[in-house]
This record gives sequence, C-alpha cells and structure tokens, in this order.
Amino acid sequence: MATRTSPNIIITGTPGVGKTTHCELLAERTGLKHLSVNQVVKDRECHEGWDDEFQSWIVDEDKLLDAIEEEVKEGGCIIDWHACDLFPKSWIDLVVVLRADTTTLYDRLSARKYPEAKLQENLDSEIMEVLLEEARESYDEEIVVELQSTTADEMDTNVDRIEAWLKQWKADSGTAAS
Ligand code: DAT
Repeated sequence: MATRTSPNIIITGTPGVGKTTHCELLAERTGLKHLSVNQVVKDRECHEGWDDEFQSWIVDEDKLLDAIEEEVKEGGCIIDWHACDLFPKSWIDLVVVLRADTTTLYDRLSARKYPEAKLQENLDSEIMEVLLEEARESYDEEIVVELQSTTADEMDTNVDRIEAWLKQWKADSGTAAS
C-alpha cells in the first residue's frame, strides 16, 4: 500500500499533444512537481547515446527509473513522458493520455522541424492510439483517462478536471488541508 500523501500523475501522449504545457499549468496551480523525463534523461545521462535519424536520446530505462525512484516514491510528481509502461503500477495514481487531431498535431510537429521519418511515426502513433493502448495495458482501467488537447479551451477544462481529481484524492486519503 502506498504511503504517499500526495499522488503521482502521468501525463502522456504522442509528442506535440500538449504534455509539457499541461504539466506546467498543473504544477503552477497545484504545487505538484513537474517531472520532465526528457530533462532527467538529458541531465542525468539516462541514455545510451543519440539517435540521429530520430533526433532523440536512446533511453536507458533502468537508469531512468533509478534516477527518479526516490523522488516519485515521495509522491506529488506530474510525470511528463511519451511512454508510460515503464513506471511500476504501485507508483502511479492517475494516467492522463492527451490526444490531438492529426492536422493540428502535424502543424505542431512541423513547427518543431521534426525530420520526416519522426514526424510520420508520431502521426501514425496518434492515429493508431499507441499511447492510449499502452496506458490501458499497463494500468488499471479506472485510473486511465483520455482527454482531448486540440484547443486552448480543452486544455483549460482538462486542467480543471485534474485539479478536481487531486482535491478528491486528497479528501479520500485524508491528507486534504483542513
Ligand atoms: P508535448 O509536451 O506533448 O510535446 P507541448 O506541450 O510542447 O507538447 O505542446 C506543443 C505545442 O502545442 C505548444 O506550442 C503548445 C501547443 N498546444 C498544446 N496543447 C494545446 C492545446 N490544447 N491548445 C492549444 N495549443 C496547444
């Protein structure tokens, strides 16, 4: 049984769906900590080198888990990463899978100047619902939530919903401020 007094939330989804933007907003509003896995991989060298074709780090998952274990076990982390199946179930209280329509996603990834192969792979991944499937296979159904992130209004609604969920989690676990 987890003893954390603040929950851990994963915000996942295809690159460009809005993970970082949601996490930053949530961290600001809730005081939870935005844990950018990208940043950890870079800063703490949890990788086996750079993949030139895909312009991304080849992540060493064991090293990554070791690097964040202590922090995550304390609770109160919003984990920002385009994969979710590597985190032990016992660490996680909520998994949010963000989705965006493909035209919008194409524009966002083009603006990042992604190489063609990477852009196409990510669009395919969004169309095939790869992250949603991964989340559903890795965690209990009731903690996985799919939210749309194509418009700014959707983002506001999503952040409100997650904030409300957090309040409820704290009330249920008896850790809400009185
Ligand atoms: P990710 O961290 O998933 O790669 P991001 O947060 O960096 O994505 O967002 C990519 C870009 O899209 C960024 O310019 C912000 C914009 N964006 C994301 N979600 C949005 C939304 N729901 N409405 C409007 N713009 C959004």
